[in-house]
Parts: sequence; C-alpha cells; structure tokens
Amino acid sequence: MTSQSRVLSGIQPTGDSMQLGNYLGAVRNWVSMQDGYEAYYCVVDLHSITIEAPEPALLRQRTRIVAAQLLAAGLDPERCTLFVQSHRPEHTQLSWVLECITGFGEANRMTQFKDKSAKSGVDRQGVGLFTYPILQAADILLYQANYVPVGEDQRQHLELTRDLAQRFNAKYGQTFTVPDAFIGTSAAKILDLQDPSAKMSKSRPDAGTIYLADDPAAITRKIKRAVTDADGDIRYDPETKPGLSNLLAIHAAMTGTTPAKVEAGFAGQGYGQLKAAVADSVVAFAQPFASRTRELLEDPAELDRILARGAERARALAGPTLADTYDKVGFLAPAVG
Ligand code: AQP
Repeated sequence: MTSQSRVLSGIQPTGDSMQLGNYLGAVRNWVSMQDGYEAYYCVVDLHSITIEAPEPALLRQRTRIVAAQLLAAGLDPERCTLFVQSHRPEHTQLSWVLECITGFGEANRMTQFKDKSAKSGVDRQGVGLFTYPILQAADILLYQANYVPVGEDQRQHLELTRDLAQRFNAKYGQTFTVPDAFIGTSAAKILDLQDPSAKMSKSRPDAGTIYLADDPAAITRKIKRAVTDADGDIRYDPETKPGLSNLLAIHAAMTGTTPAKVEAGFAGQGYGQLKAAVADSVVAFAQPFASRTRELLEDPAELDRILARGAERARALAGPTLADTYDKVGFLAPAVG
C-alpha cells in the first residue's frame, strides 16, 4: 500500500444507530485509514430503501444520525471526505452502465440478496435489493478506490465489483481501478448475541444486537444474556464455541488486544466474569461516543454543511470518472453552450 492509495466505504442509514459490528468490522478501520490514505466515506441512503423505505422524515433523521456517529467515532472532515450517496447523482448514473454488463446469473449468486429476501420471499422483494451490489460497485469504482474497508459480509460484493471493473476495462480500455477489500481479522464478523450463527445486524431482533446508542444498562443486559455454551471453558474457538468466541473477539477489539490474549487473561475464570468485563469495555466506549453524537446532532445545520462540502469534494472524482465511462460507452456528449 502506498501513501497515495485511496479508500472508499459506505454505511447505510438503516436503524436509529449503527451497531457494534458496523463499528468494529468497518468504521474503526475507516478512522485509522484517514491517515496515510486519501479517504472517502459515504452514508449510502440510496441503498437503505432497498428493503423497506422508512417515513421520509425518519430517513432524513437517520442519515444525520449516521453522519454524526461517524464523526463521533473519529472521522475528521479535514482528513477525509464524508458525504451522502444521494447527493452525488453519478452513483446511479454509473450503476446503469454496470447493470448492463452484469449477468443475471452472476447477480443471482449474491448470498446477501438470498439472506435478506428469505424472510418475505424473492417474489415480494423489490428489484433494488437485487441490483444493490451493482450500485455498490458504482459507489466504489467512481472514486477509483484502491481499498475498500468492510466487514467479512461484504467480501462477495467486492469480488463482483472487481469482476465488473475488469470486464469494463477489458472491453473499453483502462477506466476503473480494480479495488481490493480491506477486511480486518477477528472483528471482521461480529455475531448476533442471541444467534451466533448469524452476523450482528441492525435488522435483526434487538436482544442480539448492541446499538452504539444503547444505554449502559441495555448493553450490559444484552451481553450478560448472550448465548454461549455449556462446557464452561473460556477458549477462543469460533468453530465449536461461536458465542463465547464472539465475546472474546469483542473484548479483544474494544481493548486493543487479541482474542488469544483475552483467553489467557481469563484462564480459570467463569463466563460471568468474562461477560462483565466485555460489558464494561463496550460501555466505556459507547458512553462518551453517545454523548458526542448527541452534541453533534444538536447542530444539524453544521452537519449538513459538512456533508455538502463532502459532496462537492466527491464530485471532483466522480464527475470525471462518469464522463470518461459515458464517453467510452459511446453516449453522445451534450453540446456545450
Ligand atoms: N456483524 C458485523 N460484523 C462486522 N462488520 C459488519 N458490518 C455490518 N455488520 C457487521 C459492516 O458494516 C459496514 C456497514 O454496513 P451497512 O450498514 O452498510 O450494511 P450491512 O452490512 O447490511 O449492516 P447491517 O447492520 O446488517 O444493516 P442492515 O440490517 O440494515 O442490513 C459494512 O462494511 C459491513 O461489512
């Protein structure tokens, strides 16, 4: 990786707060990658209406909440470009071209579509959920990003993005940078506390998900009730002890160490002691984070100004990439004047 490398990533304004998995799997890396990379981060509101569009006022509020949480997490608008996806029409404009080079079977293999449409059934799902990974590819390719810091669940979408970039480049000549996923290790997939066979998610039942806006009592209660196993042995083994290993991974990530070291530190102790320590480490982060978020939300006009400046900076990259793509495809450019 060179100091010139560019990173881009996004988060949906679904739910009233990001969840711990969003932070540990992705956003924490976004913060550290502001230094040493040219960093672009967006609140992907277009993606957030693919399952169920919330009330318009609520979507606007959630967009500001996520932006405030990203700033509270440590994004600095002087060191990164933070913007809202719908503020840049180039995303949907490029997405159309990419849709036209995506095979139906290829899109149909995306496991997240299968997971997310499972509840209501494919036939009842909007087409937007199906084409979501193609819009995501446009989000990334517009900015010629070298790295995309995401959680493990996004690996397959990143592969599709790479395939589309390579396919377009092969047909029309070098146009897009082919990006690499940047996926962390033990915190790349934080699991649901009640069902450790699933990833933690904003759209899953509340008891298994830690929202960073949860109050300390709720965080502690959810962690104390987390599903573990019956053998009572504190051991990091994601295969056979997913629930317990998830707690070790969370504690390691919150305290800046490794699951193996947490395991060693709790040798001879019980699950209750481990859970209490995990809860303390999450609360120690979430409490100041929540109050900083509240402060930022008290000045929505300033938040909107930060996002508008970000969208303007984003245009400097997105505009030329789109113009180049449209020219290569052969769309007639509008006459000037
Ligand atoms: N459980 C997780 N562990 C690690 N990383 C995760 N991410 C999400 N869940 C976990 C990462 O967070 C980033 C932003 O995700 P998103 O909000 O854009 O979409 P998502 O992956 O669909 O997240 P949710 O919380 O599950 O939202 P809903 O329920 O609305 O779909 C991504 O980089 C993702 O990898």
